[in-house]
Amino acid sequence: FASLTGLLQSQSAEKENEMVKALREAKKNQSGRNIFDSIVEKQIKVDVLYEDDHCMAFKDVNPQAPTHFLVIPKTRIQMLEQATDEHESILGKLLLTAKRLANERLPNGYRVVINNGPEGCQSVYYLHVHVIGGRQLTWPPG
Ligand code: TR5
Repeated sequence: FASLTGLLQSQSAEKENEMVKALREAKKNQSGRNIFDSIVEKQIKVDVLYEDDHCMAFKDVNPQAPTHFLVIPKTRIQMLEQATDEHESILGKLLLTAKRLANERLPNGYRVVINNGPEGCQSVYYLHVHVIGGRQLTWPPG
């Protein structure tokens, strides 16, 4: 994981190729348990901002802005692509929780992101909503 994080931040072409390889590798292992399962099960301690029966929000370990936290469902969905009609309610809860926590912390605006698949730069195959803010963000994203 640490090496993937380093790769995600690096700029050179060679590093970019390594990054693409690592992201494809992450996708191959998507159906297995991963770090976010352990976080939901409290086997790994994180900085929790909010929790209820359906979802959990915690600070991102590698923040991309002064405020960067993740909102995840307590029931595993590997990626947005795999969400179905039965997940309609939890998808709504994730966004509303993201909005509520962001409202409390980021009065000047923020960005909500779901990375999906290798080209979307998804590295952890457990659905999560990123909330990023606390500085002026730019567009388009890289
Ligand atoms: O690239 P995607 O969209 O899949 O985002 C995964 C996010 O999970 C990244 O922003 C990582 O920094 C974040 N991440 C990864 C781990 C982790 C975490 N955030 C909080 N705590 C974490 N632990 C304990 N372990 C991680 N591997």
